[in-house]
Amino acid sequence: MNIVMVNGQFVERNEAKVDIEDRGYQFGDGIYEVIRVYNGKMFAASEHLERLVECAGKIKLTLPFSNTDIQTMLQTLIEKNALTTGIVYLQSSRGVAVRNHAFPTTDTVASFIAYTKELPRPLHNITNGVKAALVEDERWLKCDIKSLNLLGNILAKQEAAELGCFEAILHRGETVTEGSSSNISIVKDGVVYTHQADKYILNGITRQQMLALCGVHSIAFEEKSFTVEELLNADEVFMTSTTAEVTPIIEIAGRKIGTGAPGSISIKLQQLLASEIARQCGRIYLEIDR
Ligand code: DCS
Repeated sequence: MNIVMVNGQFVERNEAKVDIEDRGYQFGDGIYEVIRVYNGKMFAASEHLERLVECAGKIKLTLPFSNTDIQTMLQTLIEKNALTTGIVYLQSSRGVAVRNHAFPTTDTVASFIAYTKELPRPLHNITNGVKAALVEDERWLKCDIKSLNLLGNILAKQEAAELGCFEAILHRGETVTEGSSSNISIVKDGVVYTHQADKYILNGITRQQMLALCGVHSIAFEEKSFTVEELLNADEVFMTSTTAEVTPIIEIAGRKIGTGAPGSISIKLQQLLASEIARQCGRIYLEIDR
């Protein structure tokens, strides 16, 4: 069964239609979220939906539904598709209107769609780590908005993919910002460093969960940017995202990081995050199979 949600209606995917003048389609004028589903339950749903509301405010978009209604619709969608492990994707655009850069009239209602996708936890990557490329961050200066405009991210990810790498680590000059679809952290002398939440990065929900876990479990951390040189000389590097959880980065631009294997703090954080997921969504594998 493949049921999607379009403007509050549940329809078969092949019956879902988007107008050619939807502003999401024409301009990328909208925002989105990706929420993880474990055991048929959403992880950190309220945090994701709060960020959606914040981003809507930043682009002056009026969401057509309340967060309570969105959460109920998403859970219904998960159940209709019998999803156990995967994601729910949702996006809202500024609606359908005659193409014109300026906002449409206030009676234009924002479009809102959601669908689910099966996606196993990336246990192989979590266990073994991945390679990353270094790519100049040439995106705009509102990276805190989870915008549908992902061209900068796409071009960076493609550059990494062509180099056989899983992720592109972005840097503005000397300063590392984030990944093309993840946040980047380093560990040096037992301290976790990750870029402060400002206009240069998306304040990832997984990043926030990870930092909260550091706080509770006495792992030292600082929300402070670091340089490309500090990145390459770190003891450990890892990426965080909804889909990747805590994935170690063991090689960057052809250079080994630390011992070239996932580090102990990265592993500790994977286990702590898995416990938090289990607390909210029920049992998942706590121990990563090594
Ligand atoms: N930075 C960027 C640019 C991202 O696209 C993402 C997530 C993150 C950081 C991490 O944020 P979360 O921890 O909230 O996921 N990108 C989503 C995406 O496009 N697919 O999966 C996650």
